[in-house]
Amino acid sequence: MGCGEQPTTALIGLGSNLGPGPRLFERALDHLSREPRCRIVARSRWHRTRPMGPDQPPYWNGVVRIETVLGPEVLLALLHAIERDCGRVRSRRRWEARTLDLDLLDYGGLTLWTPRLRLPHGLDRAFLRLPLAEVSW
Ligand code: A4P
Ligand code: MG
Repeated sequence: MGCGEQPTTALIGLGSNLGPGPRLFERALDHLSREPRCRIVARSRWHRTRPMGPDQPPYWNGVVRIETVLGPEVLLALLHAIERDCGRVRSRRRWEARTLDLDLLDYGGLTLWTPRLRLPHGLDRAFLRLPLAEVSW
């Protein structure tokens, strides 16, 4: 990873219920692994999950654990860029069907509440319980 900085452990949640979820997840991981300031340390299996919220197709979900020297805001910007590359178009509607949702679930245990970034985020979601357990060793 370089730079001599102490890396932080972060958890990234992946979600998709539009398009080829697992293929998009692999593409997202390709992007992440090409970023020299991030290292993927663990990845869950990709799970088929029941949608939380009304009128939505089933989801694919997964979690990856990384070590990174990027700060949380820069990491979130990277996740948004990867979402865009994987075809995500954001509307103003919350919880709409999406090709790829990348959430920063945890960043070194940091608690943060700004308009752009809230941490931790969604760690209590039922659909993340199993993938979180798979990366928690
Ligand atoms: N934002 C703030 N903090 C964060 C963070 N820690 N990580 C801001 C990522 N983004 C963060 O995001 C809206 C804004 O939140 C962004 O501009 C970002 O700056 P979004 O991804 O468009 O919103 P969202 O995904 O619709 O909402 P949210 O609160 O992330 O909800 P979830 O938890 O993603 O829920 N059912 C199943 N089975 N599986 C799912 O993955 N996902 C949802 C959406 C609903 N039901 C689901 C699933
Ligand atoms: Mg989200």
